Amino acid sequence: MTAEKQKQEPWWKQAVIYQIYPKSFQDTNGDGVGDLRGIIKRLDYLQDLGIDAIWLCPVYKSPGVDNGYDIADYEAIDPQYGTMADMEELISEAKKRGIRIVMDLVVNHTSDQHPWFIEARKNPSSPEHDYYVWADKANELKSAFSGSAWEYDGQVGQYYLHLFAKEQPDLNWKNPALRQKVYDLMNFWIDKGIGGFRMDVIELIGKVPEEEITANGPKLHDYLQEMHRETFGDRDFLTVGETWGATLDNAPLYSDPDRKELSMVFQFEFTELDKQAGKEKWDTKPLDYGGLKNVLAKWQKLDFNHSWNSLFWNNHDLPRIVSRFGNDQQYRERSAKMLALLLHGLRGTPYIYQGEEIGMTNCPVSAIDEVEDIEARRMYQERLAEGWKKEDLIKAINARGRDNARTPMQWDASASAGFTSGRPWLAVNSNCQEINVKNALNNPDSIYYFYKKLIALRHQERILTDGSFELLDTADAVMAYHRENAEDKWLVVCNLTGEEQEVSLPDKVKEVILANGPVPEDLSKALLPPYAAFLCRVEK
Ligand code: TEU
Ligand code: CA
Repeated sequence: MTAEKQKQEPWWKQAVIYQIYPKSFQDTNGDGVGDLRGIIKRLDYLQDLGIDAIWLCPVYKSPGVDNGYDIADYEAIDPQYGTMADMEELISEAKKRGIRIVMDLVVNHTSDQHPWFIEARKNPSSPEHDYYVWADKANELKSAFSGSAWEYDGQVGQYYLHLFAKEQPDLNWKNPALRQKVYDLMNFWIDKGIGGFRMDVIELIGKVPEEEITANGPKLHDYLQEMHRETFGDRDFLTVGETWGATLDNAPLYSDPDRKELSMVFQFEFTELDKQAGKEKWDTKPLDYGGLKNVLAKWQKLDFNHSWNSLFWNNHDLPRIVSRFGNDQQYRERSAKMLALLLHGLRGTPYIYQGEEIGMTNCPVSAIDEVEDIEARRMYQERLAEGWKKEDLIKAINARGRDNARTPMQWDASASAGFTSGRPWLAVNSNCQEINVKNALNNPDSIYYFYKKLIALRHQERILTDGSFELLDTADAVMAYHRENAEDKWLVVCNLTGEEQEVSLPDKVKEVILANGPVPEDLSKALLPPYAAFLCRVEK
């Protein structure tokens, strides 16, 4: 790559992003809810880890039906998180440490308490009425949180659309005045000096509800191009779209720089691999290792000069990866490191979800009253009415529920894990005695330092950003791949399972860069211990 080209490369291609779920990160005033001052307090920790940006889940004013994904005022901070002054301080304190703040942009829907919706309901001839989606009859569209996506409003005498909870009415992107309102609120935040937006369910904004089209509607990309022009287009800005329906064919439509839309999207294909085909996320099956390799390798086939990829295992909606694809008991440390290397060795921009860097695990409950998440609670009620057994539903929630990711961050072994001096809004995982940041920092061999090393490598070694990818031929239980550029060749080998695996690879190791245990001397005939993982420089 020429020096000129390299200079023009956007910062996020060599960056690692850290996701914060503010409600569960750090409380500072003892109300049991994390807050902005808590994030400020922990910036030094994040700087030490080495991350480049924070994706901050919503902190806007919200009734909290879906923990902030139901926004009542886009230009105000919810009092439970602090003030606008706290937010400005967070942006500037982060900046001092070389960390950018990526805000969550939730503009497929608002809260039903947003003044637009209140007016829309009260006054059907108001401009705000058309900011939402109304129909005289409900069709078959379903809400992601169970039941119909239509709710009848007696005052208006019409149904309104809600693809999520009924307290989250969908915005009508066909209305140009509404679109302008959204661009205005985006510019409000851009002017405050944020570094990007993570765009919630952005693939839904082009919906055509009357034809039951939700994701990937015909106008979707027109809207995104318009948004780019009207807002962040000329900024040094990261934009990542949440797109459950992304495919290798449509991902470049969002992320080709020439199309002027987004930097990259999140695609969720790996989440299908331990789910029964055609069923819901609650209907699980064991992970298919061959499928996992195929999905990871397939997304490396993007044309990276004309699109970009994000890399993640976790977020606030997904169960903890070490519990899901690894082993959160006997092999917790090793499998967490294996999964970290497997992902961070790939091409794309890696995202780390809070607690992943210390190997936090799922947090089982024994009854529905311990569950906060609206998605799980609605599913439970719906399936109970259909005759499912309580035990089976709790089992499904323990495997896949969103609260698994949302338990408080485990900072130390004190009461409430150092998260709060009060009563946490969601119970702390009882394993915080062992799994916590303090222990991790004191142990040079911890998962934390493994992540820290991976982040440093991403910054130092262009091969991770630019190098080609080649999947090597192994048994399904092992994933091995090369990364290669003009100067260098790297090999990643991961045993995906809790059993020993044989491999035979052609490479000669020059240098071990990172490993979660001993690296076999002779790769032509090697036995890999459970969850073994290593990264080596090999002969070209
Ligand atoms: O999630 C999008 C979404 O489709 C979720 O319903 C997802 O399918 C589910 O959580 C997986 O279990 C985004 C946000 O990330 C999520 O937290 C919000 O609840 C949702 O949008 C509505 O804003
Ligand atoms: Ca608080």
